[in-house]
Amino acid sequence: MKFKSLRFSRQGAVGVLLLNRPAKRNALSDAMVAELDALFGALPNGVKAVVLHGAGAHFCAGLDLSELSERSAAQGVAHSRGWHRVFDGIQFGRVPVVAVLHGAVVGGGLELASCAHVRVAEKSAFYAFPEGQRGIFLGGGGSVRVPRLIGAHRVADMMFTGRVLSAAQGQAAGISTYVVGAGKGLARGIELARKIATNAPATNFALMHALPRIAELGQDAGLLMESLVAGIAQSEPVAKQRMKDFLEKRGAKVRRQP
Ligand code: 1HE
Repeated sequence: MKFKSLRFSRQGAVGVLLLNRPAKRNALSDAMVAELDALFGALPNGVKAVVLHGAGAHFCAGLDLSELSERSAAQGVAHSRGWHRVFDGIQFGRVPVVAVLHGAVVGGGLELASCAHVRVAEKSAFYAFPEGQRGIFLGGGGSVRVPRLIGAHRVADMMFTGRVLSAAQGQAAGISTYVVGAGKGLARGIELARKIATNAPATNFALMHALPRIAELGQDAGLLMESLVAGIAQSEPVAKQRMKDFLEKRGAKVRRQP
């Protein structure tokens, strides 16, 4: 697939997606959001996980402010709903996404990162919602997804005060689940994506589509939904084979990681 602001390549079952507009700090123009939509809507068949990263010194500077024209309220709503549709297509798409974050992960860039299923931050990563200072509000799902990662109180603090979180603070708050050294993010992201790509398809489907919904349910409905998903996953031939492999000493044991 050929894009202007993205570059997509394959490493076997892992697709590597680069936000490739470094001169504008990978700011999300309408055209770039349309390209994300096109890519996630037509991922090549053999791709089982995607790594998303950014070219240049920053992951993403958020909304392309040069396109913030004089929109009416209704046009503003429509623009935001357009981002919602595309970002939902990433979060609830066909394959898990590992985001590799470095430099600025701000505004719409953090909203995009929050659609991923695993986040790896390099030490240079920093997080902010400059919307608070620019007199606007979140529009790319940030008020829904980011509070689920770090709590509404931290999102409010970032927007009220312009607070910028470091990679370490972001990790402690819950944005990333890995922090790695400078230049190490992509390799770690690809390593994680390779592991994810070897999971049983029903497990990855359940983690992407069922888990976040179960987590929003009350206990009673949540437990029932969990049982339904568990029953489906364990009935798949691949699950039966993997359990048999373990019992017959062919499966990997769980080991403490270094
Ligand atoms: C941009 C953008 C952008 C850079 N839209 N053009 N997001 C923000 O408010 C963040 C605004 N950006 C910044 O704070 C900084 O640019 C960065 C911290 C990301 C990077 O700093 P730096 O020193 O590396 O780069 P720079 O010199 O500020 O920018 C380089 C160029 O990128 C420059 O253009 P040039 O033509 O003068 O070279 C910048 O104008 C351009 N650029 N960021 C457009 N965001 C659905 S709602 C979502 C709402 C939001 O996301 S609001 C938050 C927007």
